[in-house]
Amino acid sequence: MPKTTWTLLTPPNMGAIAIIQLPSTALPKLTNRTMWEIGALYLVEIQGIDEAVAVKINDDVAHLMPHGGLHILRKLTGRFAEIGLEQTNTPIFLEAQDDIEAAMLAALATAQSPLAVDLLLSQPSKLRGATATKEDVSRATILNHLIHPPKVVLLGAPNTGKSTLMNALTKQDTSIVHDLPGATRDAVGARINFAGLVVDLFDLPGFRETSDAIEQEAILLAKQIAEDAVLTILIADANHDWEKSTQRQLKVATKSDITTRDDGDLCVSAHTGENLQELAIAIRDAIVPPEMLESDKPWFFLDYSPTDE
Ligand SMILES: Nc1nc2c(ncn2[C@@H]2O[C@H](COP(=O)(O)OP(=O)(O)OP(=O)(O)O)[C@@H](O)[C@H]2O)c(=O)[nH]1
Ligand SMILES: [Mg+2]
Repeated sequence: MPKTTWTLLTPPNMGAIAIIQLPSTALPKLTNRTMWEIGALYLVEIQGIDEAVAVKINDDVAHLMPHGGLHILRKLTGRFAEIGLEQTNTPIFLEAQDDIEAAMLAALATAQSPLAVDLLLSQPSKLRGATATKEDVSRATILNHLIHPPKVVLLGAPNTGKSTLMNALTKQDTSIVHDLPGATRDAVGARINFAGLVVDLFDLPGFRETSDAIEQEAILLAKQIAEDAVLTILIADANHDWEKSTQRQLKVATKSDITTRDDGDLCVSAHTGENLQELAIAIRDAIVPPEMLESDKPWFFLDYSPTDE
């Protein structure tokens, strides 16, 4: 590892313990201990900041584990700068056999979808010596949604049940529900696991003509989110037509406990829960088709390319 950098291995927010990777040579400069045996855990004092557990993993790399309070991390950042260490976001994976495995472990550490785990673990043997074809690149663009959650939007006329569906899917009161149209003013987002694929689902306000400047602004913002979405879930009940969208779409008819319609992909009821499981699977399959998850071909996850080496 470079002699002049440090990396925070835990998330950059409050936690019980933070884990910091840094060069072994930094340990005596930071702590009250001069003798460091490889592999031994020590309780050390970082003067004026905290007590921490520290381990010299090998001659290059050490881990320092102070309390994970933001105040302590801020103070440590200052101390690291004083001894000439700069923060980077490139952890070293000591357990990795080679660069491909290290890249896989880095992707695994950030992947949000449970479906990514087994697939990523099986990639190193497929990627060694492989060169990406055009088809590999387009498959990777889709599979990468397993690492970074894609945006999905609920789009439909006012009062069609978008917010009620959002709440049923998040299993909490994420969005305001009302029997008057126009209840949702701002896009409301939530991270949801749909049968193993994690997505950021947005409940959008119904796009309608309005003289209210704030609502106009909110609708503009919502249209922007709708444009970025990888999947648009068009929502309609028996009394409204489908919104027009040129994006990849799934047509979901709501309020199936009252009436159903047969011109959509699925009829659901947020009130009774009918077909909500099926909806989760349909969303997952529309974004990451099952045959792609089952494919034996290599996944050039994120920007990983063996030819870069
Ligand atoms: N029977 C029944 N009523 C529903 C269902 N889903 C929503 N509703 C009702 O439909 C009305 C509108 O629901 P909302 O979820 O606020 O609709 P929306 O599409 O978010 O409306 P806007 O925010 O105005 O665009 C409310 O009175 C809900 O209780 C359902 O599955 N079954
Ligand atoms: Mg709403």
